[in-house]
Amino acid sequence: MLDYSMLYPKTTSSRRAVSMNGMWKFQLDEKGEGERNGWPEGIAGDQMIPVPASFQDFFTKKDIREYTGDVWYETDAFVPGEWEGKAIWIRFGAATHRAAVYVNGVKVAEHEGGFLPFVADVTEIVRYNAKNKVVVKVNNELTETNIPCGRTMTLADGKKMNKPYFDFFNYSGLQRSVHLMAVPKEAVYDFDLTYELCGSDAKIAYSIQTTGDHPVKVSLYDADGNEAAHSEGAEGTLFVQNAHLWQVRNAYLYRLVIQIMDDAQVVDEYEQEIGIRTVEVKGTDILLNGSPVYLRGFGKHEDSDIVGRGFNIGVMKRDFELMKWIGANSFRTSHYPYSEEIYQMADREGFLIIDEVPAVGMFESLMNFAEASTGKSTAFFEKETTPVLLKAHLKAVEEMITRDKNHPCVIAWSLLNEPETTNDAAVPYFKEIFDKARELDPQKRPRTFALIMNSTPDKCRCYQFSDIVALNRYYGWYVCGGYEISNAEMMFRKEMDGWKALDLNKPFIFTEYGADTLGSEHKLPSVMWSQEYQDEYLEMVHGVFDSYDFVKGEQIWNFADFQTTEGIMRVNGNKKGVFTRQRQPKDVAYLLKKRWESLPLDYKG
Ligand code: GCB
Repeated sequence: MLDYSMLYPKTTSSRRAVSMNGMWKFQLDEKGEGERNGWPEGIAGDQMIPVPASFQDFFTKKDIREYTGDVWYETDAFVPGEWEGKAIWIRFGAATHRAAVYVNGVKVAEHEGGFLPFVADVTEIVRYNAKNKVVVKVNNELTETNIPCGRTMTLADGKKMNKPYFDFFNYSGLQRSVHLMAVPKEAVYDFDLTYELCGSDAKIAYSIQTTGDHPVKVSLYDADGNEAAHSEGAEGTLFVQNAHLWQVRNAYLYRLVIQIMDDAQVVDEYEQEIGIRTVEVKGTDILLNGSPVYLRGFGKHEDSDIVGRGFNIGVMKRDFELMKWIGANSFRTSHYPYSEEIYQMADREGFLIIDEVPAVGMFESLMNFAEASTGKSTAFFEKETTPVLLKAHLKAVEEMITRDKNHPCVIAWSLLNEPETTNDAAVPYFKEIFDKARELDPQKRPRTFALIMNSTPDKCRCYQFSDIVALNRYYGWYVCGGYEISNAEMMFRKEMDGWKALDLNKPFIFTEYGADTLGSEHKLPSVMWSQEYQDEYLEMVHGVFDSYDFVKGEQIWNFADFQTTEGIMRVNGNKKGVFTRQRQPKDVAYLLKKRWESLPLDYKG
């Protein structure tokens, strides 16, 4: 069990959560001398930057954008006197990729992994009714022993540089919200929910962990605020009559209120919006509330102008509006768990999420997108350091599932993106990861991973772990693009026939397919990179999807153009977006809208 609570920060009758977002002091530490120079007590300089945000795109110096190493942040936190007696926490939505936190000069937390929250318990350190100095050292170096994978090299001029084994810019810093929290010493720590539908009623089995022994009370309120069910005890069942189900693009949310009681006194209170729904895989179907669903939507990124990977509430809103407009019903959080606010919005809007752990780059290549179809093998899971990587990966799986398990929107876990699967060494590695996810998820949601082009039916040794087989395929782009598209289609169909012949009796979905397209380019007849070609490519791909009954979903790569490292394969970023980075439609958006709006929800069900 994790040694801190993952519950989202909330103010309730017993808790306080105050945002620490805003302008923080900021300093690069090129020589790695921060500690020696006493920065834990206060950093040098007077530069300020916004939190949350990636630090890279504010500045005009390339040395800052490409900076690799430690950066330091500092702010003051005023802790109200009336909070004395409670536990005081500072909660980071994420710090990419690792951080050490100091309060009043004392180290209070360290965390490894850049896309999941952690808490610093500062109860014993803080001064009440006074300002407290909060300093955070964040490091953004990539390694092969943590996820996402890559390496850090040193250039001839002595500067360090990140070399990602993945195709997105290594944005970093304090990219998500920071909260100062006061929580009762006896508190709700975690809870699990499972659902069963019985005719028009529903049973919600719950189990609640607290840090004390006082009795627990649970109440469920409907959307009008009326009590729909209640129960006593840390474990039990809520019986909901005439339950309103959480449906695709038609969400119904109940409010779950958990209270720890000392006679009539509330010791702690936590609440969360939940949705009643079941998810399962049966044969080749993905079932939500027992009915087949065909997924349509995107692989996305948290990526936008200026703030980079920083959580941006306006961009989130625009993205959901565009997804609704185009008729999407789902997305994958490629290639890392997203900000918690995005899941809250998906819960409310009825979008289905395939939640992905940051296990990307598990194929040693700086251009895996180009090398993925060459048959190249890098013996990635046979390194001396593989056990260290596995440990970090398991920890991220645990943090992700603990954080996200109670969101109705989360229908599946994606446990790796495009790993190497063609060597036997991958098999025991996969087994540990997949078993862990099954053990941790009270709802036993389907597990998947995204298969790289090299992972073909005859070569992949790991597809059997997936409850839903997810393919990333680029026939017509990386393989036989342009006028060779008829060969691409032939090869694509040949591979699909190979999967069909295996008769796995599992649903398949496409978690990636796409073609780089410049929003500025039109060409008649088409050439690759023109908007006309993106349309042609999609017509071909859709024909293939529609020919195989076991294909139960399509999530195009990518929702929007996004930033990558510079290089000859990328024109200031990856341009496979259906929308530009500024969130305006390319031509292909209208083609997709037409298709997705016309496909029934239970297409091929
Ligand atoms: C992939 C990767 C994704 C890349 C994409 C591409 O297979 O999973 O991260 O951005 O291909 O466009 O090459």
